[in-house]
Amino acid sequence: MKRLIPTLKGDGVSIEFIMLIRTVLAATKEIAFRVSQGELSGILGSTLDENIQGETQKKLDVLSNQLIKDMLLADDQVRAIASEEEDNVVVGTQGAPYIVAFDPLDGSSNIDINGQIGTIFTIYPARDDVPADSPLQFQQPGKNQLCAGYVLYGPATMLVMTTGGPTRCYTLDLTHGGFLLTQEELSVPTDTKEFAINMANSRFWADETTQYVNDLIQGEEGPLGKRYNMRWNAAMVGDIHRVLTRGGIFMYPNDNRDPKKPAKLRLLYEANPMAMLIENAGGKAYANKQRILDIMPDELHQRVPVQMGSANEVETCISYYD
Ligand code: AFP
Repeated sequence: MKRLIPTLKGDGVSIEFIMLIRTVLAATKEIAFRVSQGELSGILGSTLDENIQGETQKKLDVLSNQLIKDMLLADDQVRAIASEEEDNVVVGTQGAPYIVAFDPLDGSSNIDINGQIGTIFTIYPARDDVPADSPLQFQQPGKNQLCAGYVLYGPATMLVMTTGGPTRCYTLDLTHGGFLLTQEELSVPTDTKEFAINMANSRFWADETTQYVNDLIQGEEGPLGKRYNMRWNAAMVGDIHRVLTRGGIFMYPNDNRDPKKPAKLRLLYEANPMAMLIENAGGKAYANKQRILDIMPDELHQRVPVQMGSANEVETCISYYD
């Protein structure tokens, strides 16, 4: 089985960029080890703090953020980082070529139930026209991403990543501690019968979303002519991994629970990296009518509605929106 570095070299990725990817992955391997120890590693449970999003931080959120942050800031390829758990941009090495954004621990509500969780990351070129500590460093559309990926801490620890070419899947081999290529090229089936959405929010949805989901659950007799099944992991990494593996549509639409926060998912370190992985596997990724990778961000922790996955299902879904 092919290892990560020869695979990346074969894809024409430069040595310096491979070294940066290795830095990110070194931190995720450390997280994977702690996760596999569960209660024994003392990482379960909450802290007394909230992050910039107003969410209570879990111990593993804080630990994962610190591990990734420390390793990236010690890497002289990194000019700045942005994280779900950091209010502002954190400066690395002045003049370095890359900036990195990450969600250190996606799916925090699954930590204490031994469910699927993961780390999502993305790498962009640094901007020379703005200071290293400026949020403008990250005000680039997702199509500028040089690399996008996630590490899923599930029964097996898996890395799904693209450096601009195919979306590839690797599995962490615990015997030698490296990621081995286990699927050369993920391909999202164009049509499916599976959707993922948090139905508990249905009373807060816009009419378009309600109409589409009503049509999904009508079965063979309904306008979509198919009997759909539903899955929801409460961790985007888990849901997107399923979609990348066997197809489906994943949605976190706008809702009116909190007028100040119509959308839940963050553009920079959730929607954009997942959109690149999905598109490079032949799927589609939209925020209602707009292709996610074309969105020019206004702010660091910007939120967007998300509809992504199997191309035909996403096309049908977004046809419901104005
Ligand atoms: P946390 O990492 O804060 O638990 O949030 C996970 C997430 O951002 C995304 O991974 C899930 O798809 C979504 O939130 C789940 O949201 P609900 O809890 O509203 O279903």
